[in-house]
Amino acid sequence: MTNNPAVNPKQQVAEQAANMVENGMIVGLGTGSTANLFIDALAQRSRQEELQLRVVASSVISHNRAIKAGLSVLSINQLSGLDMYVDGADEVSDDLSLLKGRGQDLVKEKLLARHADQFVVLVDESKQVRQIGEKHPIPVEVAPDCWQLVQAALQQQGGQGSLRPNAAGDNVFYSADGNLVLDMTFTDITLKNLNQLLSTLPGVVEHGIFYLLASEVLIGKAQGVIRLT
Ligand code: ABF
Repeated sequence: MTNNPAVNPKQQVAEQAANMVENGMIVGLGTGSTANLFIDALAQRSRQEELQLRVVASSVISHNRAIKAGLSVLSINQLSGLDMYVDGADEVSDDLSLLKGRGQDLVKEKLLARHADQFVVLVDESKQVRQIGEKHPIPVEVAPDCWQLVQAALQQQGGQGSLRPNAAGDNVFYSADGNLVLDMTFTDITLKNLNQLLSTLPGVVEHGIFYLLASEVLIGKAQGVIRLT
């Protein structure tokens, strides 16, 4: 099913990930177009095979999609752990590091990714990069009151960037958790050190570097699915 070149590469990886889910699992649902394909494929498999599954979503939109698809949905505050988290990404490097956060649900995405026993990432080959940060700035989600303090601290480390504007361009963007986002670029700092800096700087609520968090990455290509582990 997953190596049929006629099927959209993102659909292929979504179906392959849905086939990895075992009966009885608690599965975290990511957010975005690829995560949507996974939710639909998982719901279809669950119906066909009468699986006993519970899911938990990283966003309201994925929560509602899962309910509509007939999945049994938990809230995050009911969890003390989860078996698997499946989500898309904006950039993937060969060492399985990711860039995420161009959506509005970064906090819950990283929460579920970090606490899942297995974090499976679904991308097509357009997301592959040699180095994280190559195509997009690093999202740095900040508590609203201290964005200028955080921006100044990051500028001292060579960072450049500004607050993400809202879609209309007439105000600032707010995340699902009510925070602001600085989209920042950096040079002359390793990903490991940047991850350390952003993970420890007071005022930073979350950031888009998922450093060595993924268990595996499924890359959809015209000729089939490549699995990075
Ligand atoms: C969310 O979905 C974000 O963290 C990430 O930026 C985006 C990827 O979306 P898509 O699968 O639509 O490319 O997980």
